[in-house]
Amino acid sequence: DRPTLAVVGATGAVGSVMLQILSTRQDVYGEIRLVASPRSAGRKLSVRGEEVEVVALAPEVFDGVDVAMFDVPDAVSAEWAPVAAERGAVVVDNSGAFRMDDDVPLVVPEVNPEQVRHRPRGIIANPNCTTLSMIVAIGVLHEMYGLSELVVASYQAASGAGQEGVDTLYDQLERVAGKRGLGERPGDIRGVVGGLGPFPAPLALNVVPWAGSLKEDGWSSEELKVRNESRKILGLPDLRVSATCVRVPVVTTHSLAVHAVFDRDVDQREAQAVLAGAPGVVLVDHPEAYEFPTPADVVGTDPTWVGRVRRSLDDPRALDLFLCGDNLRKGAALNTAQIAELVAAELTR
Ligand code: 2RA
Repeated sequence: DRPTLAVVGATGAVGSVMLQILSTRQDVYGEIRLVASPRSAGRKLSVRGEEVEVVALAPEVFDGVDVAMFDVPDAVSAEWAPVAAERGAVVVDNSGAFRMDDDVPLVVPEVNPEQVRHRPRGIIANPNCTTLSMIVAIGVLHEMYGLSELVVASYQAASGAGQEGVDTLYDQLERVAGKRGLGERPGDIRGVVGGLGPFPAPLALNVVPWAGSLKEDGWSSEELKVRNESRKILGLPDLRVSATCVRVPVVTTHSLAVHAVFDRDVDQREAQAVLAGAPGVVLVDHPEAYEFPTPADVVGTDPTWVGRVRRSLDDPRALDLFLCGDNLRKGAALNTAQIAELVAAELTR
């Protein structure tokens, strides 16, 4: 029998992408149950070409469920993932609630698929979208050269902040549209964009050096996630990581500029060849023809796109590169679906 799947948070920004992804995989699951907050219960959503009614989150919805995907706020996962696990489901959770717990594996199927089996609590965590947008490519380079340090600047899309982030960006863009001269004086953009939504400054015609919440000594939660999650996924607890996370007026697809330092000397052509041949990675690196990944070209696709691969001019052990990944697909729904498929394969064996 094919396993029964529950999708918790089916009506959110990531949930909608999840239903699209599930619809491209007809033969993995038997029943698919869609679960959301009581507010969304009763809505009908399409998955695998069928209309399925959304049910309200309650302990009984997990009865008979083999795999439960969660894409809900941290507090909701913290409360409900253990309930689903107690009722026998293997939980794949995309919140930050369990990622750094020692007894919860943090899995990227291209990098550490074997970790899926070490799940004493019946919970497997999916990494944050910013980490996920680079880690497949970085994992490949680590295997080749041995990673010792990452210096990262992110260029994060509005949809990382959910549907509210997307709506806020579109509203602001409408308000600035056609206003020539805007952006020439301090504060003039702030004066016209209206509400800031989830962002601490205007996002239209701007960049905002902030994502997440404030942690110690001026670091943002997002920057600490890039550091802690990269260390855990790669199995490098002492990896040196410095990240600066920045929001840009892009709807979907996170980008990152990465300076990666390795244990041994790197070679530009060799690194390009290894990236080009890696599953889940696409190399687009022809600067002479202005060919490199950009969010506008990458959005809606599954792989991690890499370009601008250069050996550092001042350190023969370092590479500089630019990466793009759709933060709702590989950055969230796709990686969750890939983990769930590893579990489903194990359960149907
Ligand atoms: C963001 N990484 O882009 C977050 C979402 N999980 O805001």
